[in-house]
Amino acid sequence: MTTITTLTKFIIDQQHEIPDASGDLTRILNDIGIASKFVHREVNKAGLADILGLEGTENVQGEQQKKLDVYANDQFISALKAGGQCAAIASEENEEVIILDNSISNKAKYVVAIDPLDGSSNIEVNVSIGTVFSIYKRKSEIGKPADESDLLQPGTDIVAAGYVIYGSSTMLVYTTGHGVNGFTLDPSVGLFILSHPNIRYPETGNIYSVNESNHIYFQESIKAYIQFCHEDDSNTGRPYITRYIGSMVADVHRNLLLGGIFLYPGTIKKPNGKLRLLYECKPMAYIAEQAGGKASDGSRRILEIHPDSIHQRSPFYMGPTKMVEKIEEFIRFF
Ligand code: P6P
Repeated sequence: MTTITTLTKFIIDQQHEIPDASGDLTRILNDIGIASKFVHREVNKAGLADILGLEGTENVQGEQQKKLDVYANDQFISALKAGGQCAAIASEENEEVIILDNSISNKAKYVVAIDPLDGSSNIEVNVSIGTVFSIYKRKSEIGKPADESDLLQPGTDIVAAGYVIYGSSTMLVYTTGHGVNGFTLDPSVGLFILSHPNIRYPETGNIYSVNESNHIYFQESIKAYIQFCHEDDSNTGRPYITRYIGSMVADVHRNLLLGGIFLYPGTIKKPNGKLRLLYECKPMAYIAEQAGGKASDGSRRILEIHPDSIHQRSPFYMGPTKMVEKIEEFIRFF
């Protein structure tokens, strides 16, 4: 019988490899894993909302059913608050940083940046969606309430980052700086099981993922790169295959496993693009680098960009190093 490694066992085993680990990070990662199981359950019956009288109606306790992204946000905030290992949260769903100001959370060493349900507009068409998270050590004084500055750190200070993809199966993929590992949820027993150990980008790839309906608004350099992807050159595997789901976690996950570049460029109308630096780009950039790839804003390493505000946007290119370096070449040249 093959040995089964659960997420909990894996996190604890990894903790033993980290010299000054106290187990707090272990607990916070488990808190995130628990919340994602509740989100998995609700996402998987989303299609039945009307039939089951779920979303937008009252449930048996007379509570108003929430939109799934609000539900997901509530689940992660509640789990992190109850776990007591997190002092503050920056969430895509909340304008301001959530300071967990209580006697237990004020003593916590970590803060979390999260997009609780990215791509939630795809739910009604049954397209994969995801949660994206990253964990930082707070800089403010332990014992006192955390503050926004604890979330405005460069990505090089990330302690752990990952995503959950709610697709044909639910997978949690994360790194603590010792490689990237993927765990598939077995809903029959409610356990995340190690299914994708040591995920690495292929050396290069032949998939490019971009919303080409923005083509007329792209800078010339991006138009030239897309043309490069279309050219017929069997030596470099071109023309590349275009794959774009419009759900970042799903696009990133596919390209991570198969080899491909994900692009969300800035445009003439929106020079900083759409994706948020803190809770979308930086966690994914940490995953990319830990998987042997690269992530940039076209010229700067994403992890070295110091955010000025929690919801600021950034152009975003992520994939095998050679593919990201190629688009950076086009951007430099034009
Ligand atoms: P567009 C989903 O709304 C999202 O934030 C990401 O998950 C996805 O990559 C992007 O927006 C898609 O945006 O403009 O291509 O529809």
